[in-house]
Amino acid sequence: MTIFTLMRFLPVFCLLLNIPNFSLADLNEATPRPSPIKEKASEKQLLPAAGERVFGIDFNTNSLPGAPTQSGFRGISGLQDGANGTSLSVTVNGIDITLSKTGTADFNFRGFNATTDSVMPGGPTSLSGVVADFIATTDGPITVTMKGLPAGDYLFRSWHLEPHTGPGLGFASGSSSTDPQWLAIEWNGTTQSTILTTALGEAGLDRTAISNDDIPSLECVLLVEAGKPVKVTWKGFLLSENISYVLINGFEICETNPKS
Ligand SMILES: [Ca+2]
Repeated sequence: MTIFTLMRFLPVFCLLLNIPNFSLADLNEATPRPSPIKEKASEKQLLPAAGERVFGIDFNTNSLPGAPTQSGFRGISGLQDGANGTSLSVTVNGIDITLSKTGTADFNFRGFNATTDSVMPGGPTSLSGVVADFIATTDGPITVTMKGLPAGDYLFRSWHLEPHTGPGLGFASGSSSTDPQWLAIEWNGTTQSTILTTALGEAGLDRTAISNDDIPSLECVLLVEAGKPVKVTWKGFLLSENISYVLINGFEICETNPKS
């Protein structure tokens, strides 16, 4: 078995053995991660610096009062528990972006302006508009397909914070009330990064003033070939259940620095 085959099937082995999953950074370091905070830090050490943003997507609930769209991002809006379909498309800066899911349930949108026990976080974060709301599913992965990116290396980053302030974790917990759920991103058939999701409430961060480091994020480098679409898939899983919740506040594609 090659190291690449091992890396591809490692999450499945971990699930079968009921042990925590490992990231690429953990594999490289050959040490288990003691906490998602350390894991996140170690992953960032392997990534290039972000250069200019090619585009950013901010998922919004469209309930009143109006949804906050992060400055410099394109908003994609939908209804809480509404008929949002299973495919959403937008074109930004000449890049065709399509969100799709294999589960039959419609996309769901949640956030502070549609739920009385959710808030828009404040404090020293530059991402309040992004993490105020999110797109979600309860029945499986979400895939984004991007067409039109010029060939090169890009930094992909997505954010996963539930703005819920109630006693549970909301979508950050799957079907449990308080156990945080793992999220992973896959590209090119391989798990690139994993993270534990959390919420603003007591079972999570337990505060509404946050910094960017408080926001669970997934990052990886995408190697884009000319004329070929790029697909990234978010998968959620709990170690003890065969269920997949996914919540995504937004994501961005940045050039790497130096640009390749
Ligand atoms: Ca937003």
